[in-house]
Amino acid sequence: MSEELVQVERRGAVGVITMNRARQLNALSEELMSAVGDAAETLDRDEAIGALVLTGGPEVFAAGADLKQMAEQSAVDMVYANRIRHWDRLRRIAKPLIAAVSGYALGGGCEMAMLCDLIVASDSARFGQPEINVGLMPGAGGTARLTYAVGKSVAMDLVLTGRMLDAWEAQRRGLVSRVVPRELIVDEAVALAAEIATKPRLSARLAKEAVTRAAETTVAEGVEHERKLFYLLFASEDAHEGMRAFVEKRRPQYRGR
Ligand code: CO8
Repeated sequence: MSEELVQVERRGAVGVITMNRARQLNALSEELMSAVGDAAETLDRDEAIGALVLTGGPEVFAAGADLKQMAEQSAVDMVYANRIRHWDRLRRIAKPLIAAVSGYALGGGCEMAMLCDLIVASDSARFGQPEINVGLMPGAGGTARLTYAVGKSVAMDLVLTGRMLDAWEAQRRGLVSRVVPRELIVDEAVALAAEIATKPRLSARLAKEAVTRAAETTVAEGVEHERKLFYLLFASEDAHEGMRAFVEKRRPQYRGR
């Protein structure tokens, strides 16, 4: 089941996870989310991989949690099903994780993209939290992460009306870091991930952890946490190698230690 729902590809030091349920607009069923989580965790453990890309390819990222699976669920069913754990698995990935979004990224799909470390969008990307139109509201971190990304007023606008942001507005608002042509969405995201994968691995891992903490807590807590991780890097061989190589005017040789 897992192999059919996601494709996993290793392009050099980049692991690419492609959701493969396009006929249902990659609606995030229990099975699809489980397969994405399995793939992400496998790549996270793979020493040959330095960064990950999560995509649905050029057509669609994901049109949200699978409404067909949830339509008849009670609150008690939802508690026991604990579908939210799948989104939490992505949150715990330690390596840099890039969302390559083309087409719809709605509801749980938008929340999935926002859980990634940064979003590269194609010019056909559409972001939104349209749950209100089906009597719901965001449930996988959307109200908090969207508000952090675009500010309260725009987040309210999107969450209360269900309207979508196109790629350019999403970039202007800070939700998206880069916009690329639709047909290049995966290649551009992989190129960016490949660049990140060349960086010293511990720096990337701890810098990701620090930015994530800063995004989810107060400035004071973010700064405090950053300081500890900064000092921790002085215990790494790569930090000394990087600084010495700079002083000695040579290329650094990083070992991920
Ligand atoms: N769930 C299930 N099936 C879906 C979903 C979805 N979210 N979105 C699309 N599909 C299916 C359609 O039912 C259709 O299937 P079929 O051919 O079998 O009828 C197929 O995909 C194609 O969709 P459309 O025919 O509707 O395509 P259109 O191009 O006409 O419309 C839209 C595209 C506008 C994206 C439309 O499909 C749509 O509005 N989809 C629903 C979007 C939505 O409401 N998303 C939010 C869902 S709720 C959610 O995500 C909560 C997240 C909280 C997670 C917490 C975990 C528990």
